[in-house]
Amino acid sequence: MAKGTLVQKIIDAHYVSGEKIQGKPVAIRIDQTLTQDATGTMAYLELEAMGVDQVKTELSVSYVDHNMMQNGPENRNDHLYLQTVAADKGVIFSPPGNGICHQLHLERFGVPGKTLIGSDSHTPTGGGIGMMAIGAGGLDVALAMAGQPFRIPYPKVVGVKLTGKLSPWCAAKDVILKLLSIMTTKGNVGSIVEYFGDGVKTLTVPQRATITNMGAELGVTCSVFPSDEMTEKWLIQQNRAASYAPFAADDDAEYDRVIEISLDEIVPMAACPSSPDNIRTVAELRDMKVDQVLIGSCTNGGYRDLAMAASALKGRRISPDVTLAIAPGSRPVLEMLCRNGMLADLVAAGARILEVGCGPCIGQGQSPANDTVTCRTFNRNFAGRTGTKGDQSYLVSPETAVAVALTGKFTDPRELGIEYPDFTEPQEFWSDDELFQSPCKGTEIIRKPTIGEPPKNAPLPDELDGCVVIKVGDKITTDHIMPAGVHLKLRSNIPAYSKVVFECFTEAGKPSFAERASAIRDAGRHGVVVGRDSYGQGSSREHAAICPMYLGIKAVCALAIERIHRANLVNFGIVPLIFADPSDYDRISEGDTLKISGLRSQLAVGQNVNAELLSADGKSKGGIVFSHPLSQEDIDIILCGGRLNYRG
Ligand code: MIC
Ligand code: SF4
Repeated sequence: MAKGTLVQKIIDAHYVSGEKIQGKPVAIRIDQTLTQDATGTMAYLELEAMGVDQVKTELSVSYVDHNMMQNGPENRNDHLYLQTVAADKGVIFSPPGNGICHQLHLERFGVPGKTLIGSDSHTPTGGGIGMMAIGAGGLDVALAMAGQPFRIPYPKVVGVKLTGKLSPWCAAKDVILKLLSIMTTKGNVGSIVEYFGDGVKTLTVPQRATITNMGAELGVTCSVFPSDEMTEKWLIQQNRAASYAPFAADDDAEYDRVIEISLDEIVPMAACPSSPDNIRTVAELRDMKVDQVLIGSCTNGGYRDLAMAASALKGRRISPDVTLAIAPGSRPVLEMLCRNGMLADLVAAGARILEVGCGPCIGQGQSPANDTVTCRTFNRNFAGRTGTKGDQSYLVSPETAVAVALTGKFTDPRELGIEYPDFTEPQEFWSDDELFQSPCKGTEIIRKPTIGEPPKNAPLPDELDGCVVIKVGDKITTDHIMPAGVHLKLRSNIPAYSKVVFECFTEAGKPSFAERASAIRDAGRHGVVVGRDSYGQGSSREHAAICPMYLGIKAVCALAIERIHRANLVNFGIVPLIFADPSDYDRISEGDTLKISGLRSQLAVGQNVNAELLSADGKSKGGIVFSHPLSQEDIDIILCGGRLNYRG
């Protein structure tokens, strides 16, 4: 087991209960929380449903950054609810236009050595300043705001040893893409990545934050850098020197696995369609025509990245064959670019300037044309996430994005023939904290008609009469289960949002998943979803559990289920079941029935659940044994139909 690691030190300092044995749940105290609007409305509705009067954390911040289009009243209704509920409950409110939660939290609130959970899977960005920052479902964040500890599997610590120094035009993004090529997006549940080695000190906090941000794509619990002189420099730039404290692993720290990456050998990389671990070098993609370039997001929307792009594009024009759009990560970043003239350089080069926020990263605008290539500095390229079916989305560094914007095709930025921009980072960043709104107890909470109630589940039935509503394959992401994009505005309205569950699998002229599942539910039966490996990757959106629950789904059977999604299933009373024999996956077909007698008692007494499989015409197809990854508390929660019914 890992000893003397930074991870172990932060866990020890926040330890509440549990066995410190790899894979066993340990409860840790949470110092800070963050929410964003797309997951936040449910989180605060849940907080209200729990009867919490004031949040109990050291700091909780509610950001509005995802749903900014305001096509129809829903988004603004959400914002008003979030603003007023935050004021009443003791939460700082960051209004729309202020910035993407992760970027802004790193700039204004993150503190080395503290714990943070956020209702967004890229919360681990905070690991860039030495925080243990973890993504979670909204209900878990609401529980943390209520003062409850948060449970993580006691981790396996993967030490990533960085040596050397990045060469010009090679970026932090290329480092995490390299790591994704090694660790992939599968099989890392329960691990935490800790960076160490001489190379660490060559990376600035924004570079480290790019790496910890996209660590989410590895499927690990979080990623952590030590807190050192670079961290201090960042906090001084942010005028927050008092928040600095050094944190590092012991010199003789032992890791469960060590991966070495030489920064000297890093070259420009790209994640190819449609998975962040489908990695090739940019040189291998040379000359492939590109139609669209987008720079921004919580991965690469900071000052350094945009200033680098502005400096490289200054006095040049983008290729007439591409469009280039820039979405700054925070208002301070945008304001600095405005004040120092760099925004003018970007505009003069031909860039389109988008609103500060998530924007196209979550399919809010800028969908690519059919059969064209889009090149983005973002962190996810799951199929269809851009809003275009059959999209070809490549993830690259801002350096590569600039090269592609100038040439209109995949170009290794080192071959541009331009000197790497040599800009000095400002001594102090521009910031105006007055735009954050402080809490004010007694504020009247504004609840417009599009703000629904979080639906509750019934206790788990003892006899499961489960119809397999859908059978899907490997690496099903929560974007597949619960699409965002144009549907994002339905996040506060579960009956409406439920209509698009698994929409990407609906065949023309055939009933949708929602229609099939609700027909089964209305006939008094139960619904079952069958997935394969790494089910529930990606976003933390608990809607990927709430909406299936609303449609009557009682169990999800898979070879492996990702951490946040599994926790969300438990929170909403859906049983996660793991095939004891992976080959049983092949025996199940859509329309089959999975009968489980005495499900409640089977869960309560053992690690295995025995089921009988029947074909659609009622013929027995034999037995299937499932295991389950549940703690006693998880079981108790599921038995009573989810967290909102649980009084543990
Ligand atoms: C994402 O990047 O997928 C999101 C949108 O930020 C999600 C949160 C959501 O679905 O609202 C995430 O990463 O958790
Ligand atoms: Fe927003 Fe994209 Fe970051 Fe998610 S990954 S928080 S949608 S910028």
